[in-house]
Amino acid sequence: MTETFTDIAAAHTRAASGRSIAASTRMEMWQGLSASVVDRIAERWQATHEAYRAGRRQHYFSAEFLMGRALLNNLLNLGLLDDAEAAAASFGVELSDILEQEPDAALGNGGLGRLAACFLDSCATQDLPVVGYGILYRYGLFKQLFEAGYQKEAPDAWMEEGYPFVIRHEEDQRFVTYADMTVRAIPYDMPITGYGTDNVGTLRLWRAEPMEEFDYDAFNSQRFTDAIVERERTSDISRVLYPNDSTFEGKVLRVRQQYFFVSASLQQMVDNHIEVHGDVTSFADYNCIQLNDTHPVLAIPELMRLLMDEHGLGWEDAWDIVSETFAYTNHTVLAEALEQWEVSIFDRLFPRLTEIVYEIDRRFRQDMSERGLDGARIDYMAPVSGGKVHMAWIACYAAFSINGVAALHTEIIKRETLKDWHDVWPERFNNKTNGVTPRRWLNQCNPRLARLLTEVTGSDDWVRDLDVLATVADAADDDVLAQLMEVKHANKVEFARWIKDRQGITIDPEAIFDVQIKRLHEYKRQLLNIMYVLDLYFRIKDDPTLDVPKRVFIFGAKAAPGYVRAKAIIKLINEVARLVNDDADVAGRLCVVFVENYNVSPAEKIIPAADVSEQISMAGKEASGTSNMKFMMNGALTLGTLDGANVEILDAVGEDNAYIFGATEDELPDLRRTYDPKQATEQVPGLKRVMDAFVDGTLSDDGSGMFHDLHWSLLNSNGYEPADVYYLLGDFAAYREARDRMAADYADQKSWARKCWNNITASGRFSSDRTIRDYANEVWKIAPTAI
Ligand code: GFP
Repeated sequence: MTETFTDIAAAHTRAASGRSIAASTRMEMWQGLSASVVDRIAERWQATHEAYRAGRRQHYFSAEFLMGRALLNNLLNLGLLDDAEAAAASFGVELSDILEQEPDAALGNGGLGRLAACFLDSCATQDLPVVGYGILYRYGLFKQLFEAGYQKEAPDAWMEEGYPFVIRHEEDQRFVTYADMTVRAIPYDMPITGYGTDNVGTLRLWRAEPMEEFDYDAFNSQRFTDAIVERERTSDISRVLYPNDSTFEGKVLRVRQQYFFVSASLQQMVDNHIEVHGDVTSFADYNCIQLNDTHPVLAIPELMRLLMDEHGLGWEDAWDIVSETFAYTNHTVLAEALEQWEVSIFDRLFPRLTEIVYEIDRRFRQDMSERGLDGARIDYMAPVSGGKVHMAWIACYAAFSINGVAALHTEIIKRETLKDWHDVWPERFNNKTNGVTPRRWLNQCNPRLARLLTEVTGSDDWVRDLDVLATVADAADDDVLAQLMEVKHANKVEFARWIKDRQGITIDPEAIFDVQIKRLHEYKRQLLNIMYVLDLYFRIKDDPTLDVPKRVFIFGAKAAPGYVRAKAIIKLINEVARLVNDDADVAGRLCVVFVENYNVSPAEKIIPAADVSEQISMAGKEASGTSNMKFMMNGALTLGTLDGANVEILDAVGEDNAYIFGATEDELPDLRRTYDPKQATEQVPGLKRVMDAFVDGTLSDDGSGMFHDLHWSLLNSNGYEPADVYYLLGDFAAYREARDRMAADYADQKSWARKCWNNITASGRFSSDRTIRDYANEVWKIAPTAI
């Protein structure tokens, strides 16, 4: 008799709880179901490893993988949803209750980490031989709490209760050696299932462990703390994502982390290669490494070291391999992403790598001077200058491919950020506009819309090929549009229930749900958004008869723990929420919701319910953006600037189906020359009153002065930066006009529905399947390999 999924799930649940099913907790049931999924795919996973072993492979190196929850995603990919529902029913619980137990694997910060996760999904779905490599952080991105409107951070112990989706492979451990210590790197593999394929991809996450559990002698002589010092020092390496690097010690830890995972991954790759192909000389024929931003750039000198010191190659041969192996993705034009580390950190951690980096530097300088570059320019571009190692410059020098993540962003890096490299090697530069996986971001998070799309297109082919939706762009009759609005409404009702349960806020599903969810950063301009809300609030207070549609303004954002001004903006949004939500005069008309502890799984609830997608960064600053794509796929209309991928979204949907406002990237330099924020404050309707509210006691920062600082920074230069660096006051009037117009347009539900449909059906090019195909064909040169 063959065992059913329910039998297997019951067995795993009992194994997890050590009790009967009736006495098992829902968390244990989640463990049981998850283990059953792994059980189901084990054979195929191994078959996939074997199928990929001998051919050309791609390796994706990233400090972040923002995976979110795994169980539902896997159930849908594997066609096991009905089985899981049956299993849950036999346990006497709802599957949804079990699914809600799962912690988010938040091993990332924002767009960059989520992109990596979408990419793995697309690689698996398209049978591409790609492995992701990163760190198994014990604590993911911090848990955000609001206390009196302030962000507080708490550790996110996401796998403390056990996590069946990572499998420890002790047998595949490597040693990573620093000048002051050697540690064990233990790989934990996460299966990456695809939709409609048997292939199972892999994300390999390394965890740092001590060579010895603890110092037995020290413990025996009652020096208990001494006994575990080494152990804790080792555990620090994979303890948290982005440890605070405001001190030297913090920087050392970051660099240690970076070296840790690239060294372990490279050792394993080189060993595998030799095992299959005999020696290292053909390494670059079979291996390509994509560096996701500068965090893994140490892989370049480390591969040099391995090839020379461990495998006997000379510099030239090693460099030939290295320069055919690496490709580099730049994700931002902000200086903060171009990592530089003091040479002294390298000296302290790995003197041999310092030597190699200096030799790379020497050869680079020579090469450039032979090409006729002047001294100042060479010095600027050099891998080592001013006592610092410039990670991005090493990447640009060694990589055969350098790409930006949206058309506009790639143009900007060619023209400005990486101009000098583009002058020397224009052929290395290419664009790969980001994408998002339609499995998680449509099929999984929005089952109602998924059903409608399957019905209208006649099959679920769109889940694997989102371009299929374009074939029904004109097929929406009144009936389909009515169904679309019903879907949206049902999603809004569901979100309203969710937020009520979670944060006790009551919102009206009849209102326009207007959403901005992303990392908190000044350039993303959450502050501009809340300033509009304040302005609208004052307008209604002035004239209660004002005819404005009901609105719910939804925010979700974490601020980096050390980013003081971002935290002030969070406090400000929470204070505006209090002001607006507590005021009977606007009750039922305006509401502000700040979703606490925003993460992947809240996004899955918010996006399907959104009507408006706020993409309002100052033009030229958002490299791409990816939430804009998720919203579009789910039938929300973009209210945005001509920035990042918004430009391409506009191109895909046309002007009638998006609301674009504000200064463009090429207009800004001229505008700035004459820009006077003080004058804007006086002249732009509504602005003065909003600005005053920061400082006149309307909003309280509890005497901390943080709102004064925000106010001050909008009006005054600090000597380094101009006043209002991100041009909020400059764009305010245009934003207000576009947002008002959009809200007014909402009243015509039929025409609104058509715009939503046009967005959904035009979203094909924003599937990460398209992005990954482009990388695979143009950069990685790998082919699908089905098992
Ligand atoms: C960064 C950039 C975004 C871009 C992603 C992925 O994300 O514009 O879409 O990387 O390339 F800023 P965040 O860290 O800002 O979320």
